[in-house]
Amino acid sequence: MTSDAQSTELTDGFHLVIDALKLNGLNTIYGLPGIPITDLTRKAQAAGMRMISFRHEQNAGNAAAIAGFITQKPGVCLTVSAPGFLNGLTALANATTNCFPMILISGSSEREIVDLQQGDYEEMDQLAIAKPLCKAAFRVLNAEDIGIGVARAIRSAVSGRPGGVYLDLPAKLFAQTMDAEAGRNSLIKVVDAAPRQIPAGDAVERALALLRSAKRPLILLGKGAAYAQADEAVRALVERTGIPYLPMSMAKGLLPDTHEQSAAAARSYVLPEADVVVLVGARLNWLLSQGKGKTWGGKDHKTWGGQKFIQIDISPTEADSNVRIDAPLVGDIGSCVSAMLAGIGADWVKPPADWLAAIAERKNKNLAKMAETLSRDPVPMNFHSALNVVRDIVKANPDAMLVNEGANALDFTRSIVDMYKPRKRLDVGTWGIMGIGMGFAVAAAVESGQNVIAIEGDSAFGFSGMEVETICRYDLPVCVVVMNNNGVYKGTDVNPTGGPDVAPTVFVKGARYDKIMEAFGGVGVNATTPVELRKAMEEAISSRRPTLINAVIDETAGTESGRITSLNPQSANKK
Ligand code: ADP
Ligand code: TPW
Ligand code: MG
Repeated sequence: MTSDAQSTELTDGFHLVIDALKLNGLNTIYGLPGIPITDLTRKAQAAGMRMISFRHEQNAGNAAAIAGFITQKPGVCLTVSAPGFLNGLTALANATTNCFPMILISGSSEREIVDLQQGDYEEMDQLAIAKPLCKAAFRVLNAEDIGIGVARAIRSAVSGRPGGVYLDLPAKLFAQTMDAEAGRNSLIKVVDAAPRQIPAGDAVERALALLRSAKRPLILLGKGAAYAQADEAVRALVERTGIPYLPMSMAKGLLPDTHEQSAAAARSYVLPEADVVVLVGARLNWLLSQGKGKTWGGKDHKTWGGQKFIQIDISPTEADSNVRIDAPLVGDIGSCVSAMLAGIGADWVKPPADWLAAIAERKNKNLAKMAETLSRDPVPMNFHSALNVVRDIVKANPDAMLVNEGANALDFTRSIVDMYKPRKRLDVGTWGIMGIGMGFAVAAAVESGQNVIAIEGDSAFGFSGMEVETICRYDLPVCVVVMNNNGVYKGTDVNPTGGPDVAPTVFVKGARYDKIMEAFGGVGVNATTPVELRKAMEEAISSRRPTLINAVIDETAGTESGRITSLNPQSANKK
């Protein structure tokens, strides 16, 4: 019941936005100030929120996105209008593509001027532009609707398949006042924002029947499984069925990569050979060759390999997007995997011994080959000898968060550096996007409080490198290792004309990225040998000081596009 007497206390749009976020446990904002949200950033900090200011909105947006992945709560990014909004939009679209929950809040200019296209300061119809690039988009025009706007944004971001949400807040909204008590009453604390979704019993039976029939079963864990935080259930599914598994990149560590059932080192054997594949929060997109073609034993690049699929996913429309899914299991991973476990009794028959033995044989051979490569100490240092150090450091510090981007710097790190715990590996994701590095690193440090190790290609680092100032400003325990091979993929291309411009993939030779960190008071190290790299990384981890190590890598070491050379169209014309 509201009292008849109006309180004389007033609140305004600024405070209602902050109160609505806080009421829902959203206590950190990643953003960049300016008209019309400068005061919002100040008042958020004054209200006890963590306001992390960046040097470019894309990095703030990437930080918010990965905060969403780590915490299952939407990460909040705050930007100014038009250009700031557009800078944040790439991250919002990327979050949506990756199924990470985030909310991009952007201030916008005056509606009546924008809509008549009369040329306002930073005029842009931001809502219309955001809509096709995110999961949902809302605009709030009146202060009394802020609570609802924030609640809808939260629900949209985290329920069902998570994704990015845009919330448009026009400048006029912030200074609008209303009665404080009415304001408080207008806010909504969202109840059960991401409800469990229980799979249907017959769908579970269908999946189990198919799995029981398998002679060469395989489990594929995707980043949806990592996101779901159903770690014990996923582990139980793997261990109680005895089925070999492959982790997708960001699912590494869901079970330790050293687990005896990991088939990662025999990937190219198990994909074509498996007869029944259980997809757990993984899409059959390009990263899995669309579930068909030679990777899967098909006779050409478009042919189905004959596998039957069980697909566990929260999105009811994911199944059949690339190949037939014989047993779709729609629901949240925790509920689906638990339901399967309930049907997997003590009498479950483990996979045939010859399947497991064939995998073990390939795996051991490949691991031995890898161990031999890693034991070499070439001069100059190459990706393998440098990453052998990173591998040891991560093994000794399994709680550290690992951020990773680049081409060769990405692919080699993924295959060489074992992960031991869930949600520790954060990388370029579904789009293979460059530029996530420092944004992810900042949020990983802020959200987890753990040491962060960022393994960066020298090109990749450039996309967000200015945020080393942010890392120093907030004194975050981030150790950036720039794998410096003088360019994109490698540093050896030449300009075929012999002209003065270098080739498009080549950077300044012998650049000293470590100096960038020193400029802001962090620790910079130039490492030319594994011994120097190891010492610098150990010091970074134990001191927790912002550190950037320029790891000098043989400029001939990389390959074009890393592991995805086949996706790169090349001209047949030699000129
Ligand atoms: P990867 O790149 O690791 O293969 P994808 O991003 O392609 O993973 O797939 C993740 C999948 O996980 C998406 O299809 C998404 O709908 C699904 N997903 C996300 N969260 C959940 C959840 N809590 N329960 C079930 N499925 C989920
Ligand atoms: C937003 C295209 C893919 S990988 C890469 C680029 C530019 C850089 C590779 O060089 P790097 O790694 O980082 O030095 P290495 O170890 O192989 O030398 N723009 C965006 N995203 C992508 N993916 C690209 C361009 C690309
Ligand atoms: Mg490079």
